[in-house]
Amino acid sequence: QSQVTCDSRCQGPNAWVNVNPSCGNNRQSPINIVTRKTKVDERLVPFKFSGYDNVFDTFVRNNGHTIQANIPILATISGGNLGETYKAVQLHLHWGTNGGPGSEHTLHIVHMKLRYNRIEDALRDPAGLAVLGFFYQESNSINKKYNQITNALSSIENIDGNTTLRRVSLGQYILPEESMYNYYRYYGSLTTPGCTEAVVWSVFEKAIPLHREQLKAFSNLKFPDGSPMVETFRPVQPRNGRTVYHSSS
Ligand code: 1SD
Ligand code: ZN
Repeated sequence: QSQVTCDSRCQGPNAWVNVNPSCGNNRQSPINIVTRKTKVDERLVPFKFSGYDNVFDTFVRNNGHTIQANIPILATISGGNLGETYKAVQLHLHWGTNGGPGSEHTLHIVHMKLRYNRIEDALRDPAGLAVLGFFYQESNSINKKYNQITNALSSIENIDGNTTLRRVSLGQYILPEESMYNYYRYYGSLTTPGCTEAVVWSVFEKAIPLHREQLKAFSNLKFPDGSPMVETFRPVQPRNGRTVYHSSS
């Protein structure tokens, strides 16, 4: 029997399709947003945030591919041409290597339609989930609102490590409301297997500032095999003729 040799094409994100055929479908995420090719959509009015300033305690956990915190309170988004109200379920991050320039460092806040109780129900609806995506950019000053989470990383370096975030709010992790009027909209998928095509993506133009040391702290986390947890994002996927829209304000 001939030996199967494996290269980068049969490991990692490119191999997901072998296990999860959906990962090869035609509205996958993320995509490269070419801003000059986006179209204005007047219906992309500002989001309304509710409960985003409510304070809660939650665990932040190293789940082996990112750090994730579940949202234990009711915080919702509406407006933004979403059609209905969605509630925040969890937040997690994706990052490159050592916070270096050119690497995609993003915050994702995953919401599901308020009327669903289970994520499985949302995943059967092509618009069941709404993910808000924010980029980070390196800044010269420390972003104090992120101190608690970036300082917590050293205690959750290993798989399943978790610690409590105390008295935090969703609002502290995003931008001032008027800085969120400009955003991009397209229809896509989860960026991890099963790659379910159930996500309305909203990606904000303005980036959240984080100090280089805060960005670098993420690279001290470890994958389950003990290697540095870096490059935790999926490569961009084919756009397949999808239009990306942007808000007009
Ligand atoms: O990558 C995350 C994945 O970790 C999980 O949180 C999932 C939601 O159940 O969402 C994807 S993503 O599409 O929001 N990146
Ligand atoms: Zn994500």
